[in-house]
Amino acid sequence: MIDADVLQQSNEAAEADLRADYDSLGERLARRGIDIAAVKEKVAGYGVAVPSWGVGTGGTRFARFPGQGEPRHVFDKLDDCGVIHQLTGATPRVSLHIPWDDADPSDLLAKAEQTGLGFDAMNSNTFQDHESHPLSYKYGSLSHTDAAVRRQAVEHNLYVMELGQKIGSKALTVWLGDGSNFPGQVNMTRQFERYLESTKEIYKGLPGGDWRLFTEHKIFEPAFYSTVVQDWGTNYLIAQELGPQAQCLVDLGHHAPTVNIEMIVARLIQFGKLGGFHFNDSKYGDDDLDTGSIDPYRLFLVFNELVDAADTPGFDPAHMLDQSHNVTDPIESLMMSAMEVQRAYAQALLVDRRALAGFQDENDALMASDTLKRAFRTDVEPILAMARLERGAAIDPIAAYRQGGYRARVAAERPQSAGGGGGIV
Ligand code: LRH
Ligand code: MN
Ligand code: MN
Repeated sequence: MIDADVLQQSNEAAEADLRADYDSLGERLARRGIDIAAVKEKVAGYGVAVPSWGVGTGGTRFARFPGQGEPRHVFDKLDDCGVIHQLTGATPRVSLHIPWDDADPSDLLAKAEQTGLGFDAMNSNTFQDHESHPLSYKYGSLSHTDAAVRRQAVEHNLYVMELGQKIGSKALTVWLGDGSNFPGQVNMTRQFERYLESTKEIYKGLPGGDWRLFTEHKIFEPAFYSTVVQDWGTNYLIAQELGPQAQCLVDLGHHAPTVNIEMIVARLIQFGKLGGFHFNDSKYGDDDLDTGSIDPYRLFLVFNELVDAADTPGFDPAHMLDQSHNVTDPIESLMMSAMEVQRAYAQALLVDRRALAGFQDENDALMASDTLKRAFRTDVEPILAMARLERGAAIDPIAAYRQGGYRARVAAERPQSAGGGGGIV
């Protein structure tokens, strides 16, 4: 963790300016009929989960350049996640990936308690071979032509849910690399039938009525010609086939560059099938860039849909980050992203929804668009920073983190990990 004195000094240096900025913003929002304290309350209550795999350095097919003090195992990862939450106050939960984070559930719970964290959705991994799995996933997993491979993949998912149940998780996210690289390589219909059959087995194994199964679509990669769960339409079909506890997970980077993601979000909300998000940003494909780093307006438009639907009964999507960091300190990137997600939420809370509905009814496209822009243009940083200060987090998390020397400290304990070529995970 960051030393309490360092955090306090960092906050003291910035507090007077923050209070002045907050008061000034409060006055300006009051003129628009908005109570700044009410917005701050909602922002303070907001949390986004951190992906355990995000605290390590990622990599590409070409190379991985490890950073200093990379986590050695899930317990180091939880330490790093604890720092992110300490400084931002916005990331109370961690999403684990199995087998990468496999460990004794009581040890996981003890570490979670020590770091002040809980667990969000569990992720299963049948997109790479496991040491303890005799059969290979080279040609697929849940949709494999061989029933024995499918069974092995189903069993893995059942195991992940069992582990999740022991550590207080309430959801399983399934993302697959299954697909094909060449036209004709697979019968796309038969492959999807096999996928559904396997996924129904997983659905039957959900530990309780309060558990949800999230299926995650992705347009391509690692399969480059076809992917079994390639888009939200297929994802919706799966959720419909499986039943009410199955919902769709939207990873923002898993769409073609021009796709209207906020509209996908609206459609899934309308039909009760929005399970959750993997927030990140992208310019070309599954870039896994920091959230809001390329198109913050799109992130805001997604949150505009979420705020619009907030009063829908039973509406409770999971909010998680999913990023890969190659040139930044992962802790800094994840803190930035958590704050960007909060910012988009705060801006969406500022939308004058009554005015917007009026402009929509009157077909006043210009004013409708400007109503959204007006909220988006508002610098809500004082609201976010005040929410952080009031909960004992950092006014400026990046500055406090750099002053705290955490990375150098863990680098002294954690051996330098190997770099080298290839392999994203
Ligand atoms: C696939 C994905 C999925 C995986 C994670 C490591 O691209 O987005 O969520 O579990 O990356
Ligand atoms: Mn994802
Ligand atoms: Mn991805």
